[in-house]
Amino acid sequence: MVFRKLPGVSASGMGLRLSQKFVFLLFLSGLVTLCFGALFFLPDSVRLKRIFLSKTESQPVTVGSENDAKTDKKNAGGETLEEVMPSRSKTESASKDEKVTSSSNQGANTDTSFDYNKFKKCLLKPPLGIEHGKPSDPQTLQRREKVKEMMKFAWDNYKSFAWGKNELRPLTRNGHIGNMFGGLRGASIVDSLDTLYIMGLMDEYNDAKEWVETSLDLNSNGEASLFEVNIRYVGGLLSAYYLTGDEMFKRKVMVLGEKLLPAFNTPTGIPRGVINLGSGTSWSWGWASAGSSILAEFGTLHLEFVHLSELSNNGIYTEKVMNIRKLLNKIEKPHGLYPNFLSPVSGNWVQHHVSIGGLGDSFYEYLIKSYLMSDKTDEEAKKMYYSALEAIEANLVQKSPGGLTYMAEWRGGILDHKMGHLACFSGGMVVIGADDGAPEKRQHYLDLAAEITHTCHESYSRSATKLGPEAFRFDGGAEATATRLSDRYYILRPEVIESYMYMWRLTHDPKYREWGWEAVEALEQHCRVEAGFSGIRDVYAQTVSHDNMQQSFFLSETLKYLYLLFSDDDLLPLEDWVFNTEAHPLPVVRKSFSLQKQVK
Ligand code: DMJ
Repeated sequence: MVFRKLPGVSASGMGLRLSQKFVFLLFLSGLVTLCFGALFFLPDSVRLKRIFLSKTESQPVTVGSENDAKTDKKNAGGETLEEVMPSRSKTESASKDEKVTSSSNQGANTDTSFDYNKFKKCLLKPPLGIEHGKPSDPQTLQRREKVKEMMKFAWDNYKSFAWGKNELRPLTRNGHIGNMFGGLRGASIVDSLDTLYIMGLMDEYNDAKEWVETSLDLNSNGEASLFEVNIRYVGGLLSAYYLTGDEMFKRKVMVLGEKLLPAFNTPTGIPRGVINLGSGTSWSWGWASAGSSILAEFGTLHLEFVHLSELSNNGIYTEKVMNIRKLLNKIEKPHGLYPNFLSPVSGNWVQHHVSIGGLGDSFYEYLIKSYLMSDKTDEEAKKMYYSALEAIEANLVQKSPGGLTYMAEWRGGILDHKMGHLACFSGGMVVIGADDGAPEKRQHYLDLAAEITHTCHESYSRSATKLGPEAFRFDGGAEATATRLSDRYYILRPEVIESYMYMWRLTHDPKYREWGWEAVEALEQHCRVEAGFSGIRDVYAQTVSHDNMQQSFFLSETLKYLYLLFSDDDLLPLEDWVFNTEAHPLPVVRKSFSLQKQVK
């Protein structure tokens, strides 16, 4: 190489310049290499990474756990996962992320890019199993048929006497509207859609669907319970959409979801319990102390709201529930426990009452289910759940003199030795979380779940009707028995049967099916009346008195859990589906499919 001498520059000076340039260039190229290298360590959601790296590098194809991805290469549709992964262009991904991050500045529902077919192919198994979960053994099949007949009976009577109203009054043969749903109608229809569908009651399902399409009026202007509308209507419509792919359900649920958002306009973002669906004004329940919000209400929105974000590709719903989560995670907790009342203004606890039954229950349920529904990525929910369970075990779980394990209530440090029927869901909750806790605790959780479920079964078998009371006590002599007149009623609640279903799925101990069948017989004998099913006023009375109400959760939960109990496990497999607190199945959000940022 020939170097021409530059005027005024000595040979040695030129050599120096050249070597400086060389060092500078070397430094520059090192810097560029470092920058590209660093891209590999950035989270997937960082846009630069997607601009510079190919799609497959930035979004590895994994469905379920690592093992699933390795061993379960074929999915529900028989195609390889690589074939069915949704393909998104780089620019598409980038613009969607912009929507997620700027979600608060726009209308709630702006994007309809959710691809149902691709979602369905990301399920590990067909939702309805190979043969709709038909059990091979004839006795179980017969029992399942009986439950289906009960559903048809409940539905037919609702249809004949209360069509379009919220619930059936089976004795007076008319409809009940109530004041929980803000003027929305047809609660029993929306709550029944998925039950009818999984049972294969297709004429009934089609009637229900047609009613939702033509008559479910979302422009109501009444006072609604945010919690009840969310678990029954939002949950019911979401499940109907995910199971059937009918876009009408998605359209409806997005409109409804948006109407719930103003309830979060409080100083802390903790929603108030009641909302006017027309004006968006919200307030607290009059009976809740000092204008507080209820743990089981604002803590039972997470599953549905994450799915509203999934379907709309708008992160605002997830933001709202993550804000609740953040506050609950940060706030000081007495003995690690979560009291039932919190001020939406100050963000402080209002009273120190703790319960796994009413007012607290489904908050705990939604922690473990949020973790499971996030494809086990939501580590924060996992941590909060297991710490809460530890605190519950340390402070609330008791053993009676007669050897029954129960969950007492806690009032500022004083135990009330009472367990509500509602708290009986906890057998199911503990068993679905048994596998993901510390490995050395797995057996302990299985035992705890079995003991609680056993206690709840005792509360049924110790009554004359073989149905369980609303609350039972352990401090008045007879254990697992209601001592107060006002606790003796049974309103067709599902929680005990819900625990039987989960215990059956996870242990296959036949006693849970036997206990479920005892409940079917008791329901038939004491709750079935000429025009539907009714709750009863006293489970200890030989001659029952009916309360004249066929609750919508009887169709949504009680009968669905019984049907699943007598079905094979491949009907709504737990690897793919998480049930909301009203028993509406919602799919696990696969890391590889979601357009939303993964929960960290
Ligand atoms: C249902 O609406 C839900 O399960 C809720 O979480 C609690 N109570 C009823 C059924 O008992």
